Amino acid sequence: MIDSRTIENSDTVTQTTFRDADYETAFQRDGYVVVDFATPEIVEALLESYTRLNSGIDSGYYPSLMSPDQDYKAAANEEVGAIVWPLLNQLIEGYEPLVGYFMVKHPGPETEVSPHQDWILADESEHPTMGVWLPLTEVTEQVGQMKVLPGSHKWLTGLRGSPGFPMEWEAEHERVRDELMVTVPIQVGQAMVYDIRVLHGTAPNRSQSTRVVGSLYALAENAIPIHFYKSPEGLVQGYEIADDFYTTFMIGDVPPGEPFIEIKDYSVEQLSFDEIASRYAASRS
Ligand SMILES: O=C(O)CCC(=O)C(=O)O
Repeated sequence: MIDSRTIENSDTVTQTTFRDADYETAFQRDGYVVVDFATPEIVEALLESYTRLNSGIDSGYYPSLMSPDQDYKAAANEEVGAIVWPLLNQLIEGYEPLVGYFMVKHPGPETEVSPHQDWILADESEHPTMGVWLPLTEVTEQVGQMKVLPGSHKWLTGLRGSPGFPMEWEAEHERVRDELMVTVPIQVGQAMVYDIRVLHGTAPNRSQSTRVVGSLYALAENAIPIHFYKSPEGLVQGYEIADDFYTTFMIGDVPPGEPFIEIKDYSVEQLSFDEIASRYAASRS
């Protein structure tokens, strides 16, 4: 695609993510965009893959990355990646795929995915890490729609990793969810393409049917994949990780190798609801 940015200087070009200037503007402002993404045939192909690969998990909410079955994770990564990456690559420039997976939500009142930011997957100081969330089955209010705090990718700080990190919004996450976050309706065939720093989450699946989503993470070209781990004693360690990390790692594991950084007694400032609301308002004005 040729647009005005093609002839701008290279510094500017390296700072953009979306090929389309309108998407880029919305993405910079909100941290996500909803786009028409896949044809019915592509959705069908992903659903066929989901059914055939069969995670063996038939209750609750799970991303396929959390399966203990490494062959399943590797197959899901390969098949989702092969279908979703070429579509994402048409929308964003300067990226490469990291890992593909399914996000499955069986019916049940305990299936909320509460507000969160995704783990840090690479240095985010120059380029955001991108996620795509592509519903393969209907996502209605009953099924549990996506909610987002628009613009929060710009002002939330802190490290994110496994098995759990203190987050500056956590004490107030229910009020933030109920009073500030906005619902993002996404039809089958559309996708939310987002900066993984943006605060997001989904309501429980109160319908009778299983919800299936295809997902993929993409890193800026040549970015080094990293993972932050926090020990039960509060020691945070950052690791450079290998290509098979996401298909072999289980939450709770200490990543293999030598850490490139260690931080003792890691903590973050807890923000009050008013502080979060005022930062949110400032980012929208
Ligand atoms: O699939 C869901 O319901 C939530 C997904 C999500 O929050 C994520 O991809 O980080």
